[in-house]
Amino acid sequence: MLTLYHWWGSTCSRKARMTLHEKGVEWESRHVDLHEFENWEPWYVRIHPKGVVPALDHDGRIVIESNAILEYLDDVYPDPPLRPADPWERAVMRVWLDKSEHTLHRNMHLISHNRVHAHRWQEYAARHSEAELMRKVAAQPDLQRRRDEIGHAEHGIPDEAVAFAVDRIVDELDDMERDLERGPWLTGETFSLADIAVLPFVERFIANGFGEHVESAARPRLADWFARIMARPAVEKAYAFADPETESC
Ligand SMILES: N[C@@H](CCC(=O)N[C@@H](CS)C(=O)NCC(=O)O)C(=O)O
Repeated sequence: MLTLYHWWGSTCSRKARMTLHEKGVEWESRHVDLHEFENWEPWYVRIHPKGVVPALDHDGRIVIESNAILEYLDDVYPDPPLRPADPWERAVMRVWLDKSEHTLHRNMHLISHNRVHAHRWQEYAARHSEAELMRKVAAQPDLQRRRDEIGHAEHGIPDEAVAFAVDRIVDELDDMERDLERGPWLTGETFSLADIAVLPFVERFIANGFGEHVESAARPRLADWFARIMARPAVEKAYAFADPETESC
């Protein structure tokens, strides 16, 4: 039995959903409402000690960290394989998994904060109270995020930091354009976890108004990659998962 704890709009949850759909396995959805900070509730922190989504429950054993979930699913359900057989290509794939977490996710989070997260926090404060919001933020289990997010809530993110985060992502888009010289996918001929791991951040970058960097005039191979990957049935399905409350996605 597979249960995915996830949130409809989360980039890391999309990585896990895409992989599950590529594998064609049955899984149960447990939607965790990030807007209500359900991810910081004690019941969820018992599942994921850092209070973030996604988390995968496989027959009672929990796998956390989206990249670990992706590789775990490929180990348990090897067909179709989502890691290249060639060791060098597999190493390239792992570099992209690392960039997905440490460069793309990290910088996309900074870019989205003022535009998205700050608004959802304000909405929460309006529904409850500012004090209740800060009580929640101060009690979140991940020490690093707690420190960063208290700072973000108090001061926002300076424009220079956001501009640098944009530069860091654009720099990675250049690396994608370069790697796509070798073949249709990031590691070469094989569609892999590398493509799955970076897509949500490229898509989110476009959704935040930076689409010009992914247009064919700027990066033709990347533009073609983006159109092809978004048309994959598993990717369409992962993106079609709607907010159960509002039925929108
Ligand atoms: N390194 C973790 C990061 C997970 C993460 O940051 N998830 C975000 C959503 S993409 C989250 O749960 N945020 C909680 C929040 O915004 O309160 C992974 O890859 O699974």
